[in-house]
Amino acid sequence: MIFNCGKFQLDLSQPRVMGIVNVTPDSFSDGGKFNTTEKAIEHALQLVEEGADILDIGGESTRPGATPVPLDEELNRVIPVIEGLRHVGVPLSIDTYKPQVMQAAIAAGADIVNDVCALREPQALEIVAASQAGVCLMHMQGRPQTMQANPEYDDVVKAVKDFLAERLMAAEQAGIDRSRIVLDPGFGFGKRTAHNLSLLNHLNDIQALGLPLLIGLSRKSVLGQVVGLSVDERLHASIAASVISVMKGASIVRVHDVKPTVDAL
Ligand code: 7PM
Repeated sequence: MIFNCGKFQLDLSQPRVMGIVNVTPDSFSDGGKFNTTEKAIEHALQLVEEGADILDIGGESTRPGATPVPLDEELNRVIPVIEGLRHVGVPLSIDTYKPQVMQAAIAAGADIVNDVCALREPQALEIVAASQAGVCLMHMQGRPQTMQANPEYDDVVKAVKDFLAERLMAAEQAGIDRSRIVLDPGFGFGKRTAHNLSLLNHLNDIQALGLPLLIGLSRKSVLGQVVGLSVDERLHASIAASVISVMKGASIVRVHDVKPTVDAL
């Protein structure tokens, strides 16, 4: 299958690795923008050297439980990084649910919109439809601030599949061709450990929707539950999770640790 995304046509007959680029000021910085931009670009270049096929650039507005980042601040973080990376040779993904950030990021050179809200914000469908960008439609139950409080499902696999089918239909009706869309069950987004494991075991049910799957399990708490380790000790579980995901049909894995993932795949 081919994933049409912006300037690229990504061949998904082999698994692809999406490297995570967080654009967040570190606690030592004075809040100066230059340092944050430079560090993110440097990290991104390192990930490309390690074999990343896609870079996912985020200003941290979508992290579960994270304090929301104001629009202006998110733009100030991600746009200079996209501008600095637009000629690196791999597709750039913008991790945001905010339509204004999508629009500015696409104008700055982003090829993919990675939206944990699956284009449900007003104008999001229209902005992506008016571009050539690819899009990742992800499932999330609830909203980032509260979604892990008490996630409940009758049948988590059916709920995720039905939601993604509905968002796929909305995207196509807005004029986004299927060849521009990938789907993501949204591990950890309003899901308990049992829900996450059930989704991983039944990934083929989601795959039956007929579109490529993107999976993000890197360092997530479900892996911590399985191996009983803290977030900085989850490298090996994360690599295993990427390999399992691909063996179960995933086309793209979204990871922090690119080199070991590429080697393992
Ligand atoms: C804390 C918990 C911090 C979780 C950050 C996270 C996904 C995503 C994220 C995913 C897609 C992380 C997550 N996860 N986008 N953004 N799929 N498409 O591990 O699973 O970075 S945020």
